[in-house]
Amino acid sequence: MTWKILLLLNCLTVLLLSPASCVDRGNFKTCNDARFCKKHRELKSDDHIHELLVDSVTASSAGTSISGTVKNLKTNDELLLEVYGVRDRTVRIKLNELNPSRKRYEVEMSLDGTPDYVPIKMEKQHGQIQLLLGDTIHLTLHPKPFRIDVYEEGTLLSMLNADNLLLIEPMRVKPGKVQRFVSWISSFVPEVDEKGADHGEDHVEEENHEGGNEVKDEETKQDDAPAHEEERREEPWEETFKGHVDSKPFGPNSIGLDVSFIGFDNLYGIPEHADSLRLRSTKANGDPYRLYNLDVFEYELNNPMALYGAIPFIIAHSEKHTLGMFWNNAAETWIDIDYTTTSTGGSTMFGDSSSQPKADTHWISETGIIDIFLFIGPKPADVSRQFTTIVGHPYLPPHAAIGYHQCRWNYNDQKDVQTVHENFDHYDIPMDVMWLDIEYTDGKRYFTWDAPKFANPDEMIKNLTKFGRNLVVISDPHFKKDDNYFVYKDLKDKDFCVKSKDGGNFEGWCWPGASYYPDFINPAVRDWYAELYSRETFKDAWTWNDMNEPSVFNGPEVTMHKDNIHIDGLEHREVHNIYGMAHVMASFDGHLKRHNYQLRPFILTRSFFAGSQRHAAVWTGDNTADWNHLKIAAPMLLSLNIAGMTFVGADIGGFFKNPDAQLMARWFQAAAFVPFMRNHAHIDTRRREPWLFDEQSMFVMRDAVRARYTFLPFWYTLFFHANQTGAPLMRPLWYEFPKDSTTFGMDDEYLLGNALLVKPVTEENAKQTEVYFPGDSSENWHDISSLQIHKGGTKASIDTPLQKIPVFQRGGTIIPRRFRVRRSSILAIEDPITLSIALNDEQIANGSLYLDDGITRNHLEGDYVFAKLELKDNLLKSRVVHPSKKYQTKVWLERVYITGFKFKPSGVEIHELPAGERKPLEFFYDETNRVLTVRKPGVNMGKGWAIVIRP
Ligand code: NBV
Repeated sequence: MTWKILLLLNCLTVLLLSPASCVDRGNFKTCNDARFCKKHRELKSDDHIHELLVDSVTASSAGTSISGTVKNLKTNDELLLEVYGVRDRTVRIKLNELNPSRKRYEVEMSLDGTPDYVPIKMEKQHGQIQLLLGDTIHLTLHPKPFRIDVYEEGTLLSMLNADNLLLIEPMRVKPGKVQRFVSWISSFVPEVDEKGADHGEDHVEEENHEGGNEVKDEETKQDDAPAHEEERREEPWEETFKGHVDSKPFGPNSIGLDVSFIGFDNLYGIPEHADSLRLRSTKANGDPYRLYNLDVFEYELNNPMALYGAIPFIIAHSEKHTLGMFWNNAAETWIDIDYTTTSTGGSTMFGDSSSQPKADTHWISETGIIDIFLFIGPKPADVSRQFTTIVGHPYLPPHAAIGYHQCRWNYNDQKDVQTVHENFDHYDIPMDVMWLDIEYTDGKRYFTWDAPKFANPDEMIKNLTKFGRNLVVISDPHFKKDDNYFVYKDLKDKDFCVKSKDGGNFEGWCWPGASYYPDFINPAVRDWYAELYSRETFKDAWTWNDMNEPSVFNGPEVTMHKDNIHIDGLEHREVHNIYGMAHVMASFDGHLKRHNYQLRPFILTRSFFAGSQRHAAVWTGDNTADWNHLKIAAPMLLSLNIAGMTFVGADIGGFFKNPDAQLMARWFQAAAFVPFMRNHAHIDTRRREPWLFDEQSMFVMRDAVRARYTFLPFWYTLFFHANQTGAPLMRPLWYEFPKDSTTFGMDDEYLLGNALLVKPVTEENAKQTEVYFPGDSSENWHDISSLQIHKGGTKASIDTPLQKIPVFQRGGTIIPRRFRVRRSSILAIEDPITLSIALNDEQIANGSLYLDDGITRNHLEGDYVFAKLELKDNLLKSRVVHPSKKYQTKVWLERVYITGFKFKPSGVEIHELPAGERKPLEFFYDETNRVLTVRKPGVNMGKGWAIVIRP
């Protein structure tokens, strides 16, 4: 079948399946289809007992790690164990083959530099090894069966290999293959491996898709091999799925380990799945959660199937403690979850007979090494900080990127873009960014323009930028095979393509037809690709990297063959989950370079891995115009947020199908309160700009966008916090109320920072929605529209007419806002601020404000203002804890609005700090609602000041 036919079929599927279609599950593997997953899942506890050879354990000369040998008593395979102390209550544990016949891939791209190792003390006692990290954390290494217990202040928190599911299948080298690849992978294939996979001259064999010949070759050499060897040799090297043969030239070399979290009965994380935030037990029925970046057409909800991105990071949470674990592996990974108790099986390993909850996880990856980071917490915010110290903090986006984005597949031509942009002004709806999908290109050749339709891209971009707006254009990682296309030619001439297993350039089918894919894992390819962004007519556009799982229409599971080859002979299977991240790193770099490292880039990516937050925003891909998809957005975005990927959103309206006005309006409202707000739709859907709906719905959509813009100073401050500490922008309720167990299973409402509680309306025709107000009775939740106050620990039915967005400000917080309506956010960046203050029972509130120019990278040189705000004892103070170096802010304080204020003041005065002249201020007290409004303090927000409220 030619690529054209395939492409046509794909398009037909897109067109025809629409009305009631769903994912074609048969296109994607189940655990049973992935031989390594099935094998690990079927392991029994006594199949592979390992022993740590205590005498082999030594400390490194720097004292920051220990290493030793772990032996599989069934197979005699030897593993290298390494344990490292890492600053800030973090432990790194690695298990690798001691003498691999081929170097196993270790992922570094996910890490934000080398971790900061700290001393870890070792004591050998009673045949066990104790490791001490700081004063409170200790690890016990039990030699036989090998197990690692992790304690904090004497409390057992986690056990590794308690179920003896540890297994690392040794890498082997397929004799026939080596001859073919020797020029490629010479650096990776040592002489002769000890396990008998002799790849010397004598054993050159023909490639055999049935598998077996090469294995026989091993058999002849090991007639009296033990049973496990027999098993190993009997397992075919190759694997076939839907006609695609995976040659597996290095044999099955999967890894697996069980990790239990003791005292925990809630697990979260491991995005991306279209599922509830709290991970469900996968043991009893169904598949484990799968992490394998895939382009899933019309994905289904509430299941553990893989989606576009993968972050192998899990959080265990209980009322007492929060713990995190990062499984740093970029291969296909499956995670089984089970909630049990410590009493099961009458085990004595817990020291006492009392039963406590236990969350068991079983991690299974197709290749690579076991590289675990354990983050000891103890609170959710500690875990976020500890994890993002290792994988990097989210970058600070340009201010415009946090405004409203208008996208569709496609805006047809330059005039279309201009008309849409003008209509936003006509209907008075703020908008920051217009987007162009694949049709803007000359025949899906990225970095070119369809000249007749986009005759003057520079002019088009200028027409936007002069109104403070921006343009994003899509750029996918498949390059059309066409010798007249300069990118393709260069890619080929420079030999920068991903290779297929036979060493030729890998050719896959995607939008442009037959295409080549750059090997982004190669740093030189990233440098080359980065340069493309400096092309004259692309210089001022931001970027959308789509299809970078990578999507390959004619590949297994719509992606690349696992035995494709990257730099240094790496197999695609080893790097699959970081391909998209590497693509984005190159784009980010390209954006930095083209503006001399002066401007902040904006990139949206569909595929991602742990660490992608350093460079890009993510959206949840091709959702559908249906209420259930609106509902799943919150759990999906929360899961990403707690896994460090904070700048996220879901397509407003749903990508496939046509939303009606009500769904569209509710989607706008929900999206106004998530980090990334973009309206986007499939090419075959009806146009859905707000003014194309009835007037009432249009007003609701407009109000939602305007509401978002009033909160942009708060959002921007949250983005700054995330950038400094890794704290999520969107937080599950338990993140701020770790002891409130009612919240542990909730994901239909959430917090923004610590201050706003949001309950999106996701039911059709909902007249009311039930809201739970977290915390104890000392908490007050102020309804931002009705001003009604709700106590923590209660539930209420909130009326939800179409205009209503249920949002509540937490008593005790101060939120900076802006109320002037402008066409784009950057035009408002110097507009004055209103402080919305919601008081708690003690009449106290705290908050902060971050300000900078919104565009440049000067903030990295300290050019920003950061002020801490506090209201206490009737004194509202702003302390500039970070005064700007060069950036002079013009932002001033326009209004202070205090809800829950208990008395009518006799006077209000302002003065600059430390001891400026006091000036009286106008104020108004609304006794019924207990709201105090102070008018025009007028003070510059770059300076410290105080407002005195007199009783
Ligand atoms: O580039 C076209 C689309 C894009 O609009 C969408 O947002 C991506 O998720 N793209 C996928 C490719 C085709 C989807 C059927």
